[in-house]
Amino acid sequence: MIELNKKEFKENIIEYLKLFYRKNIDEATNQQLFHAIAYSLKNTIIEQWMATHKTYEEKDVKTVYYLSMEFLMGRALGNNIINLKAEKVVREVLDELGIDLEDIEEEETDPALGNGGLGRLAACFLDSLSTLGYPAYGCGIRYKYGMFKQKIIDGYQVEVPDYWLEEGYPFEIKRPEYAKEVKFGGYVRMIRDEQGRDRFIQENYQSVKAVPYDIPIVGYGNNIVNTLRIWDAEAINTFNLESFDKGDYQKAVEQENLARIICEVLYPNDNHYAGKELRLKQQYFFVSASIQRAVSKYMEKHNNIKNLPEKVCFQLNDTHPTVAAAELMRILLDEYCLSWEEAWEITNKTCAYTNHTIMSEALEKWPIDLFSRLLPRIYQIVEEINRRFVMDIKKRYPGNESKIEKMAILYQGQVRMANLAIVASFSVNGVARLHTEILKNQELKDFYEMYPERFNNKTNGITQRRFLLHGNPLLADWVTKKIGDQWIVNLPHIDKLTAFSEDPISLREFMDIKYHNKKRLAKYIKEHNQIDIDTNSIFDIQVKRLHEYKRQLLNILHVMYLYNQLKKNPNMEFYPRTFIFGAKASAGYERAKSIIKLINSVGAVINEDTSIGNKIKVVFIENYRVSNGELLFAAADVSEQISTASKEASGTGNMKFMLNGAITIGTMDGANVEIVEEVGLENAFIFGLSSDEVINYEKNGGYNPQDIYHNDLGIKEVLDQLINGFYTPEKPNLFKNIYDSLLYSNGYEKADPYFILKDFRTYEAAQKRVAEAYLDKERWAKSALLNTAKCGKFSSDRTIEEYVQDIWHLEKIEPK
Ligand code: GL4
Repeated sequence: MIELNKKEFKENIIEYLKLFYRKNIDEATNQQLFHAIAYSLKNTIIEQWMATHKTYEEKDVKTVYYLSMEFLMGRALGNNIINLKAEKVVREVLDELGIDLEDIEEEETDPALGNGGLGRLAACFLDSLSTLGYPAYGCGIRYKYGMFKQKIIDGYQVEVPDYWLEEGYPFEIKRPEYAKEVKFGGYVRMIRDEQGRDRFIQENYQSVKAVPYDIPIVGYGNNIVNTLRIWDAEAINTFNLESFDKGDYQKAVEQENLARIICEVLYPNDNHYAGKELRLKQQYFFVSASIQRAVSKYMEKHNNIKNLPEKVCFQLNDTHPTVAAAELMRILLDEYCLSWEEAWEITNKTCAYTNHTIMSEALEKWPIDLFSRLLPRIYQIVEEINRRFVMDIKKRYPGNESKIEKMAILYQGQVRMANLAIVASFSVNGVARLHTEILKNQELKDFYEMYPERFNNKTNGITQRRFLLHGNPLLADWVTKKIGDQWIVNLPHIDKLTAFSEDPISLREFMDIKYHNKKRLAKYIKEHNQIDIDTNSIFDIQVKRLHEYKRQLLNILHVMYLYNQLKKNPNMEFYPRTFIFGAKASAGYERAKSIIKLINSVGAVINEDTSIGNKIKVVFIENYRVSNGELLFAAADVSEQISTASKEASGTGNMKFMLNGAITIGTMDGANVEIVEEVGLENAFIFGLSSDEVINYEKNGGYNPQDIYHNDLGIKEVLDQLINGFYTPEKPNLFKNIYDSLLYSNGYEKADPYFILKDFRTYEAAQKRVAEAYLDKERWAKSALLNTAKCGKFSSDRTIEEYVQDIWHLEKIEPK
C-alpha cells in the first residue's frame, strides 16, 4: 500500500506554495492553498498510478475503453482524499497549518464536462472501475468550456461561460508523447500498392493534432488508479512538417482554426440532438484519437492485430461515439491491410453499445452530404457496412421493404447512428429493466428480432463513495457506527440497517442527521437566495436537467394549486413544505426556459405572501451541479421523480436521494420501478399513467386535455393563472406558450404531449399522501431509513460487475 506520508505531505504544501506563488502559508489565498494541497496529494496518487500501470503491463490485462462525449466529474480534491483513505492525515496536517478543508474544497471549480445523468453515470462508472480493480480508460474531450454556469437574473436563466481551466487543473497531466493526427475532409484516392492490393488514401484533408491529458481516477483504498484521458486539439503545423505543404497558406489558417474550435465547448443539450457539424467533428476527433492510441498500445505488446478483442473493448456511451466502429474498420483495412471479413469480425467483437434514451429528438442522424464531406473514408466504410447489412436483411426477410426502411443505416439521405451502433456491436444494452424492455419490444423491436442475443439490461447505479461518504458525512459515520464500513465497497451490506428500522432511538438519530443536513442546506439557501426556509418543513426536492418529459411543470402547477387552496382556506390542515428546484435548461430550449421563469415567478409571489403563514416556500437553486447536488440529496425528505412513464430511461438522481433517506414520489418509470421493488410500495408514493398506457395513447394520437381543463375547476384555475397575469401582472402573456402547449396541438406536437393534466389528479393525491405520512414522524423515519437500507442494488459497483461479467470480461486486479 502506498500511503500518504504525513510529514512529506505537509512539507510539500509549504514547498509548492513557495515554488508556485512565492508565498508562505499565512500569506497564501485559499485558491493558492487549494493548488498546493492538490499537488501534494498528487504525489501519492502518481506513485499508485505508476504502480497500477506496471501491474497492468506485467499481467497484459484486457482493458475497457469507455468512449464518452461527457464525463461529469465534479470536484476531485475531496473525493481523492476519501478514496486514498487519507482524510485523517489530511485533516491533521491542515489543522496544524490552520487551514479548513471544507473552505479549500470550495475553491475547486467543478469540472463539468457533461450535461446530466449520462455524463455523471460515466463518472460514477470510472469510480467503480478503479475501486473494483478493473483496467479501464475513460476517453473523452477536454472541452475548454464545460457546462455553462447558470445565473438567475430577474427569474430568467442566463448562461455564463464556464472557463474551468482558468486557474489550471492540478490533477491533469499532459501526455504529448501520445498525440495522434486526426484527418477531416478532402477526398479518397484508391491506389494499388506493391503487393497488388487496393489501398485507400485520404488526400487534401485538414488535420489536427489530438493531444491527451490524463486525469487519475483513484480507487477506494486499493492502490489502483485508472485514467480519464481527455483529448485537446492543437494545430498540426509544427507537428508534421514533412507532409505539410508549406505553401498552402489558406489551408494552414483553416487548420489552425479547426484546432482552436474543436474542443471549445460542450454542447449543452441533454436528451436532444442539434445536428451541428462541429459536433460531428468533436465526435470523430476524440474517437479517432482514442482508437488509434488503443490500437498502437495493443500493438506495442502483441504482434497479431486479429486478437485485439482479447485485450480491448470499446464501450460506446450512447450513439455519440459510434463512428468508433467505422474508425476501427478503417485502421484494420487501410493500415493493417486486413480483409473486410477479418476486420468486421474484430470490430464486431470489440464494440458494445449502450442506449440511454428513447426520446426521438435525441436520435442522432447525420445528413449524408455533411457526413461524407467531413469523413470521406469513414463514409465509404459506413456505405459498405450498410450494403452488406441490407443484404442480410433481404436474405432474412425477402421482399419485406419495411424492414429495410426501419433498419438500414443509410436511409433517405441520412446516416442513422443508432442503427450503425447496433449492427457493429456484439452487445446492446439499456439502462434500466423497463427501458431495456421498451427497447426490445418497441423502439428497437426489429433489431431485437434479428439479433436477440445482443440485447441485455444493465440497470444504472451511483457511487456511494461520492453520494454518501463524501456528500453526507454525518449519515455515513452513523451507518458505519451501526453496521461497520463494509457498505463503502459493498453497498448491499447497508441492508443491515433494516434491523434498526423499528428502533425508536435509531430512528431519532437518523432523523436528527436529516435535520442537520436540512440546516446545512437552509444555510446555503439563505446565502444564495436570501430566503429563510423552515427547517421543520418537508424538503421536497426536484433537481435534474430541465426537460418537459421530466415534468418540472407538473410540480410547479401543483404548487400553484396548493397555493390557491391555502389562499381560499388559510386555516386548512397544511404541513409546511419547501419546494426546491434546481435545473439547467439547454440554451436554445425556449419552453424549458419559460418553465424556469415560471418557477421563479411563482416563488416570488408565494414566498412574499405572509397571509399563508410561510406554509409554502419555493426555492430555485441557481447553477445546480455535482457539488451543490451533494448538499441537496443529503437534505431531502421527498425526492421528485415524476417523468412521463416510458420517457426516463433510468434516472440516477432517484438513487442518490434514496441512498440519503429521501422518499420517492414518482411514476413507474425508468429505475423507479426497481427502486419500488427494493424498498416496497409502502415506502414510496407512486402515481400516474403506466408506460404501457402512455405508449398506447401515443400510438392512438394522444388524448384530449381540453376535457380535463373544462371539467376540473382546480386545474382550470391554475392554467388560467398562466395567462391572466396572476404571477406576472406586468407581462400577463409571459406563460401563454406553456398554457398553449398543455391545451392545443400545433404542427409538431400533440396537446399536452407529456400527459401533465392527465396525471395531475393522481399526482395531487400522491402529494396528499406525502403530507399525511409526514405527520406520523416515526412511520416516516422508518420509511426514510428503509430507503437507505434498501439501496444496495443501486451502487454503480453492481452495475460495473454486470458489465464486466456479461460484456467486458475483464480480470480483477487485486490490490497490492
Ligand atoms: C440519460 C437518461 O435520460 C437518464 O434517464 C439516464 O439515467 C442517463 C444515464 O443512463 O442517461 N440519457 C441521456 S441522453 N441523458 C441522460 O441523462
